Amino acid sequence: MPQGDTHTILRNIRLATMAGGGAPYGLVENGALVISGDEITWAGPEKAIDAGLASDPGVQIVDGGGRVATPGLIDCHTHLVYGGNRANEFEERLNGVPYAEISRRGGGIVSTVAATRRESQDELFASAARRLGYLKAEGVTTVEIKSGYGLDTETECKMLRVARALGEAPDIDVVTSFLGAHALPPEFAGRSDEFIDLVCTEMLPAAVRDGLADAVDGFCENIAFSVEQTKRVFEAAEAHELPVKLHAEQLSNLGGTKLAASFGALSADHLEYLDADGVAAMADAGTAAVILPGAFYYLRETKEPPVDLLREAGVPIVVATDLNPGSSPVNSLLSAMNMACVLFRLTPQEALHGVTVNAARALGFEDRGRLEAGQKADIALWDIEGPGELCYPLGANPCAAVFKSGSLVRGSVDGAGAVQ
Ligand code: DI6
Ligand code: FE
Repeated sequence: MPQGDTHTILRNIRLATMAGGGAPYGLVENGALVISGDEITWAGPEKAIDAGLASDPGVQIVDGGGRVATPGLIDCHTHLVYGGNRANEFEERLNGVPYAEISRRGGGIVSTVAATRRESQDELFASAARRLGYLKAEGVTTVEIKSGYGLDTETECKMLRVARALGEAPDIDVVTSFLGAHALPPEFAGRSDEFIDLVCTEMLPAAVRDGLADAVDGFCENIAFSVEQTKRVFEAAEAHELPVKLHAEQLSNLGGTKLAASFGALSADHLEYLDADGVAAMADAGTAAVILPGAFYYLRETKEPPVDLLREAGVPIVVATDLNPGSSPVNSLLSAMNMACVLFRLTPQEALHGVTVNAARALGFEDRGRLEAGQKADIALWDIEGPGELCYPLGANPCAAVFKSGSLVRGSVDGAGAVQ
C-alpha cells in the first residue's frame, strides 16, 4: 500500500463501472471500490476484496447503503461563462416577435457579447459559479467551458480566466476551449475574413500565452464561419499544438465535420444535418459525436442527428448540455440525457456512456469515465434502483454523494461510516 495516501473502501454499492465487455453498464452487484489518494486502485465484487486491507485499521470503510455508483459525470460542451441572460428574448419569441427582428434590435448572441464585455471578471465568475453549481449537484465532476462571447482579445481571455478560476475548486475539473470563431462581432460586420485573421494572429496566441486554452473550437455554419475560415482557425490551433473540435452541421450541412475529422478533431458537435460521408470521416478519424438535445429542443428543430448511422459506424456518441443563454439554457446534464433518449432515441445505457466514458474521450482524457483500477476516483452515488433510472425522470436529482479525486465533496458520512 503506498505510504502517505488515504485509503478508503467504499462498500455496499452497485457499480455501474461503464467498462466494456461484461454486463450492461459494466454492472457489478454487491460491489466495492478501493480508493487510494485520488485514484481507484481496485473495483469489483465486495466479497473478493483483500481481507488484509478490509481489516487494516488505517483503512476507512464507507457504507454506500446499496446505492448505485457511477463515474462522476462529464459535461463536455458548455458555454456557461456569460454576461446577462436572454430570458426577455425567450419571452418575446413566444409572444410572436420573430428571431430576425430580435437580432435587428441587437438581441441574440450579440447581446450576450455586449453583456459579457461589460461585466467584470468577478461578476462573470459569480453567475457562472451558480450555473456550474447546478451541474455539480447532479454529480458532474468534469466540465468543459468555452469562450466565444467576448470576440475580442481582452474579453475572450477574461472568460477563459473565469473558467480557470472555477476549476480551482476542489470538487470539479474544468477544461477550456477557445471559441473566438463563434460569431462575427458587430464591429467586423462585412469583414469576416479580417476577423478570422484577428482570431488566428492575436486572440488565440494571447490565450495560449496565458495558458488559458486546452483546445480550440469553432462554429462552422452559414450564420457563422465557412469551412475555409474554420480551416484557418484549425491551422492556427495546430501551430500551437492544441486539439480541435467543432460546432458542425447544426443548421445545415456545410461539411465542417469532414474538415474537423481531417484535423483529427476530438469531437464534432450538434450534427443534426450530418450525412453518411461525414459519419464515415468521423469513424476513420476517431472523432467523437457530441449530440446536444437541449439546443434541438429550444430551437424546435425537427431534423434529428443520424444516430443509427453513428451507431453502425461505431462512432462514440456523447451527450452534453450545450449550456448557453440562447439556444440551450439547460443547467442539467441529467435532463440532457433524458432528452437524448426521448428526442434522439438513445438507450439509457448509451446516454450514460455519453456522459462518462465517451465524454472523457471527447475531452482527450483516459484517466476518467470508468470505475476501474487506475482511474481517477471521481464517483457519484445515486438513490436509484438501477443506472437506467438516471435518464427516466425529468427534474429529479437522485444524486446522494460525490467523491472528487478521492475526497467526499457532496453528501456526508455518519459516525458509523454510512453515506447519508
Ligand atoms: N451553437 C449554438 O447553438 C450556440 N452557439 C453555437 O455555436 C448558440 C449560442 C447562443 O445563442 O448564445
Ligand atoms: Fe455550443
